[in-house]
Amino acid sequence: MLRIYGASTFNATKVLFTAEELGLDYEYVHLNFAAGEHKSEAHLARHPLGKVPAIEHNGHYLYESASLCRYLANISDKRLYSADPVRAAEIDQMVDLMCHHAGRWLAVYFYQEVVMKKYYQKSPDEKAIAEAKGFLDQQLPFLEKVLAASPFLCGSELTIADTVAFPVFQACQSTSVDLSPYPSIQRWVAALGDRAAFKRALAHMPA
Ligand SMILES: N[C@@H](CCC(=O)N[C@@H](CS)C(=O)NCC(=O)O)C(=O)O
Repeated sequence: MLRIYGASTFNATKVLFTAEELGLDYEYVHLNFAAGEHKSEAHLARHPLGKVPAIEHNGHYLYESASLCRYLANISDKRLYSADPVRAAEIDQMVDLMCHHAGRWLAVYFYQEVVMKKYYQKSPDEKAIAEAKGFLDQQLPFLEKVLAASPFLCGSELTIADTVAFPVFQACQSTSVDLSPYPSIQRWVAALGDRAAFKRALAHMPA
């Protein structure tokens, strides 16, 4: 039995998107942040920091979105991943690059321009945005080169690098992140957003 605990956030979307691409049978449990369900005793047993996403699989609780995506691929005959250590390491390095670099800076835009405004009625911290822009101006040209050479982040096949990376790009479509200098990233964003599995993942989540 696989249960995915989430909320309307891009980190939870990564796990749902991966589960949908893998065709896994799962139950989705949507936590109500406004009601504090993510800080309840029951959820703190699943995630020690009271965050989403988390999963429950055959009696085990696990958390951290990228680790969860890798786990789901591992229990699915390594589809979207690889049994070959070198190929797996190539996928892992792209997952980590997205989590610790490009994805991290994109998330700053989302937090400053969407979350601060919507939930805290505050205007964005321009210094934080400028810092994020400085890093993205160095990192997005690299991703543009990767995606100009192949349809997906790790070659000709969709992998967990794409399912981990894409939801944050999708969320940033409602921010001032400018992808116009990057036609191959734009092509990849459009193609992934069009996938039936991604649409099914989003359909779980209230806006
Ligand atoms: N690195 C974690 C981040 C998890 C995280 O920060 N989740 C946010 C939503 S995107 C959350 O649950 N926030 C509620 C809180 O911290 O109280 C992951 O990728 O799973």
